[in-house]
Amino acid sequence: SQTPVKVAVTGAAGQIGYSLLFRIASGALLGPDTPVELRLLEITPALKALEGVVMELDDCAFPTLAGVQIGDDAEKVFDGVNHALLVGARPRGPGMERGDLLEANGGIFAPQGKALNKVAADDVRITVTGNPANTNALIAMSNAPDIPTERFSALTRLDHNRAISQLAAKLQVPVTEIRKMTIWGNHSATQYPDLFHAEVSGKNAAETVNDQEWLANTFIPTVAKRGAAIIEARGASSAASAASATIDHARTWVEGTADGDWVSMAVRSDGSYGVEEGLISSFPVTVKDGQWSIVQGLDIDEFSRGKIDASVAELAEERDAVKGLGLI
Ligand code: NAX
Repeated sequence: SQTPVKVAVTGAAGQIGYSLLFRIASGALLGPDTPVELRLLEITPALKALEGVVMELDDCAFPTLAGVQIGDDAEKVFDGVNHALLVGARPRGPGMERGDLLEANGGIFAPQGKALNKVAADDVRITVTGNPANTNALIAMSNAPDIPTERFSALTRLDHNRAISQLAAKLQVPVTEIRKMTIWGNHSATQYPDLFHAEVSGKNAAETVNDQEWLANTFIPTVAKRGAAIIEARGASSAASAASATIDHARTWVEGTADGDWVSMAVRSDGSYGVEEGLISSFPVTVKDGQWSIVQGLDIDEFSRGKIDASVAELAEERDAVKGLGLI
């Protein structure tokens, strides 16, 4: 029988974890023929709740679930892992400044980066969902000098999926008609969902929409502020959709992108499109044989340039802040 693929999930007792673990265990990440072993990391006070989640995983009797280990010690939980889905993060509390938030998350992602560096499998792929996702990924990457930088990524696939869904609804077409969506920059309100390179049924999306007013003043803010709209409606932040996007992201990284399409991933910039090298910024990427590459040669007009630059400037500020705190 096959050796199970080891998938670590941090923040496993949280909201996203409650959806994510069951999807992974059921084969949604690696397919129906690949056994998976879950490695679940939590903080000590959440371990009891996590034990309850593990009881429910047992009760599903998933044929693909080969084992579950839980713990509060990153070096033990990450030992030999092939995928690390870093979901657990410190949310912004009342009265917390952005610097406090970055510092609190540095206290999580610096040690987790070090632990991955020490004990993860040679082929480990790391996806950061916990916010501020791009900068948390930068912190983890900077603390894992022996892991190739291209194995670190942050999640903008939820934004990507939201953008596809909004565009499909506007044009009343199925989501399957939409290709080449791009989210640029930070997973934050400054992100730039780009319709100028997207396609609807093979035609340019911005031209098909033909409504710059809607594009600039409805589409972009709806996608960028969708997280807040979900909190407003549901009384809790998006969880099932975030889990689903985390699966999409990690699965694409393994399986590759479809011909004639790409996805959005926040990855280490090599300077493409004028994005400062070293920042973890969202780009259009294709994936082949488990390796992503940034789509090259897209024309960036003045409108898009301004939006990309604004989001990248925010990433540079976050980078400077965590550098100032000695976290990278
Ligand atoms: P929850 O607060 O429900 O769960 C987070 C869990 O992480 C908690 O159980 C907590 O005990 C655990 N945790 C905290 N510190 C930890 C550590 N050092 N090691 C291991 N576990 C730790 O949050 P949830 O709704 O699940 O969201 C998780 C993260 O995803 C948040 O940072 C959230 O902002 C972020 N999101 C990111 C999205 C994205 O698209 N990138 C969208 C959804 C979500 O907002």
